[in-house]
Amino acid sequence: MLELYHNDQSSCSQKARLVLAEKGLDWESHHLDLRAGDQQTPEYLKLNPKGVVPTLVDDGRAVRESNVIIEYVDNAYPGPAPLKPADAYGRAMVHLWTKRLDDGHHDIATATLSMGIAFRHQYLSQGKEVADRLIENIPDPVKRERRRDIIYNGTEGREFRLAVRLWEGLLTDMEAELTGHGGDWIMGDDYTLVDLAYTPYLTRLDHLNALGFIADRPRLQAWYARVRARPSYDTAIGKWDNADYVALMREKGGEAWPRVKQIVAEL
Ligand SMILES: N[C@@H](CCC(=O)N[C@@H](CS)C(=O)NCC(=O)O)C(=O)O
Repeated sequence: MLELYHNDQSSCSQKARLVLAEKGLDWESHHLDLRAGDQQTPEYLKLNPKGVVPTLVDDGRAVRESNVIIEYVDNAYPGPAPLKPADAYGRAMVHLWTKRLDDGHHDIATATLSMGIAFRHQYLSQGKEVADRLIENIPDPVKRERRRDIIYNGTEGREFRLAVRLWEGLLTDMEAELTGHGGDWIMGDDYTLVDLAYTPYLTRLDHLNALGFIADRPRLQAWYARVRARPSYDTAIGKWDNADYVALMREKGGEAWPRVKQIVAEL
């Protein structure tokens, strides 16, 4: 039996749900409220010592890290279609793309943009004592200090400009890749784990009212329309959207866009 510990609006959880949807697998849901600290309980930390979602449990064995999870599911459940190229070079390229998310795009670019613009308000509205407790309970000290800074300083936070720079660099590279080979998907003609892994990140820009980032990137716009048109998108993302989170992201994202645009112009 497959069980997924996840959160409705978390991008890494969206990624895990996408692979399960693409493979047509049934799974049992364990939904964690990240603003209530469900990910920081001693019980969950045994499954995932970093105190993050998602965690997949397959017949009692836990698999952590969203990029590991999508690869695991693709290897363990090959039907209806493989989500990796058959050749070694193609597989290495899949790794390079997903590695980029782990090398900073998730923790710095995405978390900083989302937290600095929108999610910080969910912490602050609970009062300083609760916000500080959620911060202090983050197991990774680097992540903890990053979170403290962005919650209290928002778009003026230490890494906010860096986050915008990383987004710009990534989107430039994605547009160049799609333009270079002319295929519909990031790896060329086939939908792969790379498209799947990057879908939640474009969705996050969308929710944050920040699709202005791709206004001059037509290939990326078309790619984003294609991934949204797949049935897996609604099953794994749309159906799980948390209306309160999405409303907050849209509102605060709209307010922050002029500042983001200004940073892009200054890069
Ligand atoms: N590298 C991890 C990152 C997971 C991660 O950062 N998850 C976020 C949600 S997208 C989380 O659980 N955050 C917990 C918190 O904010 O305390 C992965 O890819 O699974």
